[in-house]
Amino acid sequence: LSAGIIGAPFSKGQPRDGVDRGPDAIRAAGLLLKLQQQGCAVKDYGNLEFEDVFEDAPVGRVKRARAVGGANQRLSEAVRAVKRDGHTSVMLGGDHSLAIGSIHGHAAAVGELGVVWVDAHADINTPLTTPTGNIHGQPMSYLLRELQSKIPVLPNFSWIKACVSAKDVVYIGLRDVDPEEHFILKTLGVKMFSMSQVDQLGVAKVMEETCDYLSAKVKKPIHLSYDIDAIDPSVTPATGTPVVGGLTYREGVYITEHLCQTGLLSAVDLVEVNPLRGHGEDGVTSTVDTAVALLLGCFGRLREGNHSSNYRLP
Ligand code: DIR
Ligand code: MN
Ligand code: MN
Ligand code: MN
Repeated sequence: LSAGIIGAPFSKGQPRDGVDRGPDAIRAAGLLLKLQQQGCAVKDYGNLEFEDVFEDAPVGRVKRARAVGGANQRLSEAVRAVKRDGHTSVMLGGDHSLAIGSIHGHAAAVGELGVVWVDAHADINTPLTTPTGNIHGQPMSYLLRELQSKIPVLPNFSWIKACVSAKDVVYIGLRDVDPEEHFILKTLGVKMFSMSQVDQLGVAKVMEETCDYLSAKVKKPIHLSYDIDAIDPSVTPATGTPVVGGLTYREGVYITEHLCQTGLLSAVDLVEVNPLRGHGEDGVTSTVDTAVALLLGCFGRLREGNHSSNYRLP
């Protein structure tokens, strides 16, 4: 198991300052050392640098399309390079618009993917349905083949190739879905486990069904796109759009443990950690530490404990 880490300090898919500080906050909490201590080889690709865009007027409802398109093109190339080097890609966001480049680059490197989208939100608004204009609420719409006839031309978006099929996506943790998004999810028949289904089935059954669903025909590499706001804001308040009634810490970690054990996890996004939100130091620490725990779970950390295969009792 080896992790290739890309920092993506980018915030222009949404309006709040601070989410661009996510990658450094997660690194400062010791992610790399902790991964190494649990036996995972780590290569840090550093933080991406994004070009400033001076003229970025709204296009229809969509805000800052040029900046978001350009940043994601760079990210796509970076993820492709990490996959070419043979690592599991870890993209530290940054806001969730970055899933466009991360998933695009992952698919360009390995082909068809299964996508597990863990989030309070569906992030599937199109440029025409978006109530806010924020692209972090839209990334799925650019990636799904089935929606491309509904996507107008946007500046710096022409490089994007829709690369995911609706049948290869599973949502977990939904509890704040716009009516237009709900229509899209139902019309395309996208598999989803809202918080209601997590309550009804329990997280273990949700994960069993998620993996059975994604691997029913062929076992495809899995892309996990984890929005920290999927977790309850009592645990992870330092995020831009907190929604009450989320996953517990334990449910959140279980998702990563289960996906790791499939052996199919090929890329992970950890996004929307905003160290400038969260009502003070404790809220930020709790949020960042949870993000680290989720990533450690993705790379084999078990709550029962771990030991290396060559360990001998002294
Ligand atoms: C809303 C909020 N559905 C939108 N989305 C958020 O802006 O499209 N996504 N907060 O993370
Ligand atoms: Mn999101
Ligand atoms: Mn969200
Ligand atoms: Mn499974």
